[in-house]
Amino acid sequence: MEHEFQDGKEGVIQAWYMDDSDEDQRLPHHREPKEFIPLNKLSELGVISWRLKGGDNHEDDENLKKIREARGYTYVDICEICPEKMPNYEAKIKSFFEEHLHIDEEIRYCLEGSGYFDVRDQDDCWIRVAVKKGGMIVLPAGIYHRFTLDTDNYIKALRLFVGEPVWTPYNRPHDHLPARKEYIDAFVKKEEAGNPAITAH
Ligand code: KMT
Ligand code: NI
Repeated sequence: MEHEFQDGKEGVIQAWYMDDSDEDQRLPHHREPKEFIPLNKLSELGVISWRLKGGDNHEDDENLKKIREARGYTYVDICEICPEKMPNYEAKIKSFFEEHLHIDEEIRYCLEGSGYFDVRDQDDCWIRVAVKKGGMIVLPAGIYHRFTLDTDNYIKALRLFVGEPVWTPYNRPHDHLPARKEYIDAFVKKEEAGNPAITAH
């Protein structure tokens, strides 16, 4: 399933290393010069993604249906973020951008608008994943991440879940959680194997 619906994905999902300036979180925060990251590197972090159509007809989308069936995404709802439509907008925006993890996957499908999902790489550097209409992304359980709108200030996204949704964010640090340990074992430790400076304690 990870290898399906990849055509033209670069048009709706891009990733790059972030600078460390304190400017507005909604700006792109490219490094100088820009350091783009190929999307297959994201899969090494457990982040998977697809390109679908976006827009309003997700109920009739056979490709979305295939993904949901293959991955067990039984639950969906819509999350629309703009000041007019979201209760407690400012507080929510702030909490989305606090670095956190979940004990389940975070699955989002951008129907309209755009936003940035920032994830930590194996060396704890921020990668900014820009997702536009049609981009669908899965952040694995246990990855530290955050979300912000970009300067267009609007996203309408489908939120999916396996079973009854639990959206609880665990703000960093929450390294003792089993989901975090499992994430490290699956996606971070590999990089350290064979590096005696790190593994010989
Ligand atoms: C989250 O969990 O960060 C969000 O739901 C952000 C909005 S989804 C586009
Ligand atoms: Ni989250």
